[in-house]
Formats: sequence, C-alpha cells, structure tokens
Amino acid sequence: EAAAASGTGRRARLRRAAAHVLLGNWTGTATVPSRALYPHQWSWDSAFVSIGLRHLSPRRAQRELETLLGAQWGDGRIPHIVFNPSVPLGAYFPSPDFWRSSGTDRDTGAPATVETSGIVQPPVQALAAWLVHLADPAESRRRGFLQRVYPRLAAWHRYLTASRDLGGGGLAAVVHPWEPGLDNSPSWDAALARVEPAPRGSFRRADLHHGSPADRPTDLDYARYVRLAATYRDHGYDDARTPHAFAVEDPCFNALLIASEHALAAIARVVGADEGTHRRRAEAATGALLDRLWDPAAGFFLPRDLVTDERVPGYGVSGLIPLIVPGLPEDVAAALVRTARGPRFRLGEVRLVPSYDLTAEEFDGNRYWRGPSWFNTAWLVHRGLVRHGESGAAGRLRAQVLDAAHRTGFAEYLEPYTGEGRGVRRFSWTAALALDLLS
Ligand code: 9YW
Repeated sequence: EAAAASGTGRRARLRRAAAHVLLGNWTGTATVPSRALYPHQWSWDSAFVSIGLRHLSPRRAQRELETLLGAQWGDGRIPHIVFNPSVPLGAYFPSPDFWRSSGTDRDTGAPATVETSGIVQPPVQALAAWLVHLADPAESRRRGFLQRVYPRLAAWHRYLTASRDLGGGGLAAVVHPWEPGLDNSPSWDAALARVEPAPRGSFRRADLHHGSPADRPTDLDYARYVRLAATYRDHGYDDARTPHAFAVEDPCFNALLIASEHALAAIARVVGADEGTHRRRAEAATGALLDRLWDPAAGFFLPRDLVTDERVPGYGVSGLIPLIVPGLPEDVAAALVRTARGPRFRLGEVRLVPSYDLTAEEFDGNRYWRGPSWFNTAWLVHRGLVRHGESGAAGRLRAQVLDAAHRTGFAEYLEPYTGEGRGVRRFSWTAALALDLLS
C-alpha cells in the first residue's frame, strides 16, 4: 500500500512538473518547443504538444492546433515553423528573412500576415486533432472545433498526396532532411552527400549557443540544409519546378500520414463529410507503403531515395513507426517487433528506443538523430506496441518514458545507454507525451 501510495505521489509530482513546463512554454496562442533553442511554433511539435495539453486544457489544445492551421498556405501546406514576430531575428536560424514566405508573389498562397518556413514536417496534425476532440467531445462540439479544422486538415493531406507524390507511387516525399523531423539521421547521409554545400560563412548558426556541438548536426550538414532550402525558396517553393537534389519517401512520415488519414475519416464522420474517401486513401497508401518501403529480407521499412529509386539500407527508428498503421499485416508487425527487441534497438533494455541501429558504424549516442533516444518516437512505438497487443513491451516502454522524463527534467533527447539527458531541458513534447502516458 505504501509503495502504491508513493507511486501515486510520484505520478502527481511528474504531472505537476510536466504541466509547469507546458505552461512556461505557452506564448498565449501556441507552445514553443523550447524557450532557448526553438522559440517559435513547430508543426509536429505542436501536434505532440496538443496531445498532452488536452489533459490539462482541451480548449488550449484546440487553440494550439488552430494557431498552426492559421498559418496554412493556400496550396494546403502546413509550414514546419510559424515565426513569432516578437522574437529577435538572431534567436533562430534560418529566420524569416531567409525563408521570405510572405514577401514574394507566388502561386503557393503563403499567408501575407504571418512569417513561416516553406518546408513541412510529418503529418501528425489530424491524429492530434482527433485525440484532442476525444478528450472533451462536448467542449469540442461547443466550439465547433472539428468543423473548423476539417477543411484545413483535408487540404493539407491533399497537398501531400498530390504535390508531394514525387515518385508517382502513392506516397508523400520529403524534400529536405528537416521535413521528416529526423534531421541528421544516417539514413539521409548518402542522399545528402550529393548536395553541394552552401559556402562557409554564408549563414550563421544560432543553435550552437544552446547546445554542445558534439550533440548537434555538423557545420557541413547545415551547409547542405541551407543549400536545399535556398534552392526550394528560389523556385518559389513550387514542388513541380524545383530540381530536387534530395527527395526521399520516409516510413515514419508516411505512416503518420496514413494514421492521420484514418483520423480524418473519423473526423469526417462527425462533421458529416465523406468518411469513405479518407478510408480508401489510407488503404491505398498502406498498400504503397508495403510495396515501396517494406524490405522483406531486412524485415524492416526502409526509406526510398527517389533520385536513385533505391531503398536506403540501414535501420533507423523511422522504420519502426509503421507499427501505428491500422491494418498492417500481422507478419510484418511481428517482424518489426522482433527487430525492435533485437540487438539493433534493444527495446526495453536500453533507455527508450534509440534513433538509430546500436550496432551500426554510424551510430553516435550523443549526436541528435544519429543514435540518441527521443520521446516522440518512443511514444509512437508505444502506440504501435499497444495496437499489436504487445502489452508487456508497451508497459515497459511507458515506464521508461516516465522515468527518463522525470530524471532528466524533460530533456530533448537521451544517450541511450546511460540515459543521460542531452540537448535542452524543459522540452515541450517530452513533457506533453509524458503527460499523455500518465493519463
Ligand atoms: C530545426 C523543434 C524541431 C523538431 C525536429 C528537430 C529539430 C531542427 O527541432 O529540428 O531547426 O527545425 O529535429 O524534429 O521538430 O523541436
């Protein structure tokens, strides 16, 4: 009884601490990922944040998503960053003067009154909107939440399935390593190596003021990120016109698109729109995911490089995320769970699930997406394990997330073997997703 009581006390303390982080990172209309490192609104961060925030204030969680959707472009894209005009330009690179979203005339319909980036991030938003609705359906109905967000979310998915199907095979491509949200993953090394770096000295990184260079992407990575973004910008962010030096179909990005398409079907049913269209799209994309990204010999989902039209070898955490896809064949799910438990990810043994194959030469337990454990991917893997009835493994992962969040003061990421926090602390999605798993 005493142990149970202290468990309850610990949970209450963790809940209070997580709420404190989210309240501290709230700007009045949205949540910043980190006051220090990322002082604007990020797209998939906001989606994850709203999933936690719904347990504190369903209304604020709705607001979070509405603010993001308010910056949507006319062509349907949801930008990866919505800039806060009161933050000095030098606080984050690349700043609005680099992206120039509002200033130029173009057909993409970038908003005139708010500055944004021109690239996107993984489509978690419809899934988040549905989960936010479920937290308090009465409040959601009262505010007409789903009614208002449905057309925007549907336009977002139309953009991804039409303008971003660069391979023509029914999946959405990412055109910059920032788009899958896994910036410097070894999975992008070969594709990125073909990109001519921007000249040294043509940009100034702001991220190094807040983190150790050993934990961050390198200068050479950044020089290539800058080149890709500038090329896209200089072609008016037009997907058909831009010569894409980097174009990849990523398993995590597409798994989230499918899960979100199912969520959109559920939303459509509530608002009286056509549910069937969304279900059919989700099923077609699931078929394409299996055809194009499943590698039976590897027992894993691999990204497809559209420049070479070949699958990218290697085991990144992105390849585990299709576990969240409804209707995934059971033998495929079983193979993924085996790989997660095996020496490459050591699920349940190391602290959270690492972002890259522990046995690979490229693995680096400190450097951002080249090995460290992240809370958003752990939350997604947890969701996938629950879906496939792996309740033991899911329970252990949940306990690890809560323990690590608490111990590190809501770190951005962890060294997978020691569990030491890396990057910034008081990171929003760490707090939000811990809160979700507590509830
Ligand atoms: C960047 C905000 C973002 C995350 C990404 C992460 C990093 C770098 O930070 O991106 O400058 O956008 O890789 O997943 O959304 O937390």
